[in-house]
Amino acid sequence: MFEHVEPFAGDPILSLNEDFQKDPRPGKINLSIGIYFDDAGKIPVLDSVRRAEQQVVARNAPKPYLPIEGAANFREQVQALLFGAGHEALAGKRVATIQSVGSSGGLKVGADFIARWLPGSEVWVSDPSWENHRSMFEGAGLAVHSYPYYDAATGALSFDAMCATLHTLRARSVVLIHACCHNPTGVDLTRAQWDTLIPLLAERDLLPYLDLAYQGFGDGIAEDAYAVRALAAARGKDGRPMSFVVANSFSKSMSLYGERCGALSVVCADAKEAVNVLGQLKFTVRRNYSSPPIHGGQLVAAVLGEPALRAAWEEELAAMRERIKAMRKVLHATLKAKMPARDFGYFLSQRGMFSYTGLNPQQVDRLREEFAVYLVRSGRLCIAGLNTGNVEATGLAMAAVLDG
Ligand code: KET
Repeated sequence: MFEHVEPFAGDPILSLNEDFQKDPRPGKINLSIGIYFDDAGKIPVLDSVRRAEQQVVARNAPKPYLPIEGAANFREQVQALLFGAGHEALAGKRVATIQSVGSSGGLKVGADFIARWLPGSEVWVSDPSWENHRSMFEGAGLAVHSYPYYDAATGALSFDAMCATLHTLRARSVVLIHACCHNPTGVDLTRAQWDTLIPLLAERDLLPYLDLAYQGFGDGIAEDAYAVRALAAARGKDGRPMSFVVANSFSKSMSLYGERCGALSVVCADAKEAVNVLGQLKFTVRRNYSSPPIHGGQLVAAVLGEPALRAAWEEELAAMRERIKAMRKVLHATLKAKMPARDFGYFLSQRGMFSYTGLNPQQVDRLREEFAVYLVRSGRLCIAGLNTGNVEATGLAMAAVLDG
């Protein structure tokens, strides 16, 4: 029956993380997976989340099936977090939001929805992008292409080339864009660039699909939602409110990776459309995993909804963001001291958890084999895995590899 089944080629990120766990070398450094580690090298349990969990556990509540679309209090809080409380799109009930199994689950439900209701639409992802984007949309039966994004020569955004390509796309193509903290490059659009891009998307009748996995890791919670709010305020080609999709995650911002907690929101032109879209998202979910799990969503709802927990969380998120920025500075200084002729300014200008180092796969392999420093083979380095105990060793190992 299964003789013909081929071996799994492995995942460029998760398989590497498994290899790291198996590596017996004591000084090993994990800069591969997109996880925030604290200065002691541990995945933090945020104090705000711990307090929320105590409340949730103390309720001793029964565990029914959640509705297909997830818990109402969670969905409401997510909408306010993304759009800002009282946003016209929310008041007008034109946003269909479901609680999803991580934002990965949301991205895939959205992909299935598009495959069913915009059949034949092509999906365009940035070059490069999170590797799983292509897999998920292709897995939904959609054709995936890439638009220019990162200019390796300058380390900056190829904004003109990006816009030029988007100009040529067929109407109703899906354009997947990282809302902030681009993975893997750390290179984001400026506000002015979003303000140029959005009318282009509208005029060409394209469907923006935002991935917001790192809200709060760039400049702040509201700041990192700029693209969401600007799109929600925009008008489409027909003069009606613009339609778009956004998947967001609490894996990183609340350090809730294994709780698999995210959401998918589809912003529609009016409330009637949103009712139908929500219904079809539910149909997709029901056929896949029926309904989401309870626990993580209730932690998120409590943290976002209770003012004291919310304030504590915002402080903890800011501290994570600032620690990453501090590590960027130390790594930059270490490398600059070793190789003064080389420009490492990208470590300072790139935002979020990742930096794109420009190391080639052979150099990444050397880092792993000789120095037990793990990066993704694309040259992506997770700054959030650096700490005061390993950042210097990382810089020295990188310098050795760059030296040939
Ligand atoms: N989008 C992006 C851009 C992203 O980097 C991740 C995870 C996700 C979505 C998925 O998040 P979640 O809500 O946990 O389903 N990225 C890291 C882990 C992974 O590959 O799964 C990473 O890039 O290392």
